[in-house]
Amino acid sequence: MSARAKTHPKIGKGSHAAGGWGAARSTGEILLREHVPRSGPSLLAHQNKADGYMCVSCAWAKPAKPHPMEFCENGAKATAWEVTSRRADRGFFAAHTLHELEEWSDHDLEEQGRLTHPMRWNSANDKYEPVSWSDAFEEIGRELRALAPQQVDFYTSGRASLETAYMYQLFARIFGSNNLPDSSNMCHESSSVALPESIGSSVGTAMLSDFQNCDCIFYLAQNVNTSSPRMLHDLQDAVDRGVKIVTFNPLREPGLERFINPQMPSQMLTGHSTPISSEYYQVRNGGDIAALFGVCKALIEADDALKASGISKVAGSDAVPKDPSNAATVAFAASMAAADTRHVLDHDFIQTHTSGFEEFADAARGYDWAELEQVSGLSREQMTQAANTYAKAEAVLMIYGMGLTQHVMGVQNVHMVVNLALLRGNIGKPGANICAVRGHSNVQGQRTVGITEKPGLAPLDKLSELYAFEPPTWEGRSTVDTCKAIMQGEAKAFVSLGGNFLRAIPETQAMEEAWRKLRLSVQIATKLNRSHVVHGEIAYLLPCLGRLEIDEQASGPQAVSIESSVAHFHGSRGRAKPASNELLSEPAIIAGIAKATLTKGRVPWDEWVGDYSKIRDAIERTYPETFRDFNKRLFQPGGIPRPVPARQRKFATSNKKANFITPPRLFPQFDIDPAAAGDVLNLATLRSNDQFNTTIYGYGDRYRGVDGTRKVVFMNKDDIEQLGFKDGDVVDLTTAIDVATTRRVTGFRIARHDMPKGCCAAYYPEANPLFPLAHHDAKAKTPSYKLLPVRVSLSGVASPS
Ligand SMILES: Nc1nc2c(c(=O)[nH]1)N[C@H]1C(S)=C(S)[C@@H](COP(=O)(O)OP(=O)(O)OC[C@H]3O[C@@H](n4cnc5c(=O)[nH]c(N)nc54)[C@H](O)[C@@H]3O)O[C@H]1N2
Ligand SMILES: Nc1nc2c(c(=O)[nH]1)N[C@H]1C(S)=C(S)[C@@H](COP(=O)(O)OP(=O)(O)OC[C@H]3O[C@@H](n4cnc5c(=O)[nH]c(N)nc54)[C@H](O)[C@@H]3O)O[C@H]1N2
Ligand SMILES: [Mo]
Repeated sequence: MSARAKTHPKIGKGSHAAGGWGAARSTGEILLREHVPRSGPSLLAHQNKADGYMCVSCAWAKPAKPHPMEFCENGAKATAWEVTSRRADRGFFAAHTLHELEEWSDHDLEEQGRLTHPMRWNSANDKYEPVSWSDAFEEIGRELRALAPQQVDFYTSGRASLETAYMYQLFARIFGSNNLPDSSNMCHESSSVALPESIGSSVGTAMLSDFQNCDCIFYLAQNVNTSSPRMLHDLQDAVDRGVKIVTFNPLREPGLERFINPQMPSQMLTGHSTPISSEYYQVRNGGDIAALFGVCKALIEADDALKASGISKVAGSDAVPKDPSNAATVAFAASMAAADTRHVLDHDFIQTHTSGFEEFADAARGYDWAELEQVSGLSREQMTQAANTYAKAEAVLMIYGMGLTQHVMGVQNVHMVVNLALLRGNIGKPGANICAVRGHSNVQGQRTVGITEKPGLAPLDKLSELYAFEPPTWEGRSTVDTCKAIMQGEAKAFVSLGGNFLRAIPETQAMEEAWRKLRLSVQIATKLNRSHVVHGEIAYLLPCLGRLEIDEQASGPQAVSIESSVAHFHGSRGRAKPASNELLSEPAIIAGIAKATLTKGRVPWDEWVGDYSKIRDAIERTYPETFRDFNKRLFQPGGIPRPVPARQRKFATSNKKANFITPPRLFPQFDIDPAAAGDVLNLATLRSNDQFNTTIYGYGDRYRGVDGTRKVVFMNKDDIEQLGFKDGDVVDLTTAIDVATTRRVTGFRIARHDMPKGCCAAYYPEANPLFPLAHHDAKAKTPSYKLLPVRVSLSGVASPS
């Protein structure tokens, strides 16, 4: 696979299995390419171990009994990318103007290596030039003090530790601002809104042990082989125990089909793979509400039929309902009978623990199969088959990712997952839980320690009591609101704790223009990216230590902590030599800016920086139940479980029940001229196997057969033909909604792919200029990155509108 873009890229068949030699080779390649010091491989032996460091790639669970090598191909890439020998040092910045760097690709910018010196942009020569830390803090403080708190936004990407995130939100609040947008706003915010309404928990309820206790997994909208490959071990073990995995995904992702475990010599030598999904449903993107309604309808109507037949305890084949309404229901009820199932639904659970069932059941009964089929792209038989498998299982684990959350109806997608779980009490018992697979390695934890724009979710009274200040009570800005405020000129300063905001957000073009009007941009980062190159009037680039590096402070080397996808806290100790002597840790940088900015609040910033265990004590004082004995338990194998009441069927909703919440419709309504709707496809944006978000390791996607380019649009073969194209044609994509503004990306190559008709897919962030800012979930404001109506036209031949 290529680290560079090629003039003649190859697009062919992808792999049919995840893992295997492809993964092993790719790991070796990046270690070499990044000139990782010889200590690299031994460093990897400490990845995700109780005495080591927590991987900077995904947030997947860290088992109490890890594998000898508890890392995956992508975890190794993320490590190599951080401990690389390459440097974007003074010499590099002296040689390039920012105007010049604006022409560089995402890959080429980051590939320069680690940032080494604090830098300030010099308007006279358009270059970043070295500056002392004290001068940087002093000017940033002065500029921030000159602004009203409402004019400043403090962004967090999901990689910073719990300690850093806690300090950061405290700094923002003492400064007077709740403008704390974060990457989670673009990611699992739909879960953060939907799950509290449904089950009274802001996070998923699943634990690693659920993989050992379930007998079925519903796997929706997550690409395990790329986004959380270590989970494949858990899935493989589950399959070996006979667990059925039922997958809903428009694309046939190899990791959900077959897995060759690179850590099992028997599989590596023989090429023998474990099949993962027992049923694979290629739902249309945006079709999940319809698909899940279909599954629920099949269950509810079979239950109705059994009830109508007077059979309460089903046994034997005479359990076929007397007055069957149709053949499929009969077959289903008969199969329930054969399985000796008492009820299709768990009425005891529904009665005792839930609210809203009748309304939901009526809605499910009310939908026509034809409509559910048309919207989901699945047949009635497929939805009934999924229901059948579901109903035969005693404990079903629900796993989902971005394919559900990044939607105009993202919150309702998550509600539907919970609705299905509630029908058979599949929550809060061993093996039966909700697993929202998080993205960044500490994105969930940052929320736990106060990164939120919503004052109601932060412990304001406690912060006020501990640090003697009046926290602001106004609603702050989430990511989309921050973009709006920047475009309207209301936001004047942007402080970024990691991330690549400009490339991660929608509405790329207008945002880049607006971004240049910021008075101040401050970027705390490890590597150079476009959000640093496009910048404000006063611009700072402040390089920090990464999590893998030894963080030496007054009291000695420090540890930090993170929260995993399954809500366990883990300590992490860096082991690599810092990339440069000039680097400061994230806590030290935040303390430096805070001290130079704040004139109030009683916070022992220096003491905290000298000894991070004191920050953890402060976190424990702020959240005594969640972080009980935090320092003492920091390196506990398997992590510190965070209390999640829904795990014990205690639902902290307003009515103390788990709620069935009925989505108002199956699919969003888009404003598209019906006469011109025929050539519209629904675009989903995807990650390749060679990127971490906007960090582009290379130009390949082994699993989807792409080599040498990222400008690809995956399409169904009938769509390619009907729209008059050929596989390999070079095309432009144009947004088909909100057409008053033309949003277009050019020069994408058509790649025929096994996916439903009416859908297409392209990579993130290359396709981000297509997304209108207002195209998001109404409540969560999560951009609808998995569903956007677009038109395709031959490159240079403009599409109709
Ligand atoms: N190597 C690597 N690991 C990562 C990341 C990375 O970029 N690279 N990013 C991290 C982050 S921040 C996150 S949030 C996660 C993201 O991890 P995922 O949740 O896996 O996100 P995506 O890769 O964007 O796409 C998810 C899947 O959704 C499917 N899909 C798209 N639309 C729909 C739909 O409407 N319905 C259904 N059922 N499926 C759909 C796609 O085909 C794809 O398989 O991964 C994290 N881990
Ligand atoms: N179209 C489309 N857009 C999307 C998505 C999508 O699926 N489709 N996904 C969305 C999602 S789920 C997410 S989470 C966002 C991600 O958005 P962000 O979190 O903003 O972006 P990243 O690409 O993860 O940020 C990469 C940068 O982080 C910096 N960095 C890396 N490590 C560290 C560190 O240890 N400390 C500091 N301070 N900086 C560090 C480096 O400078 C690197 O260039 O993008 C969103 N945007
Ligand atoms: Mo994410």
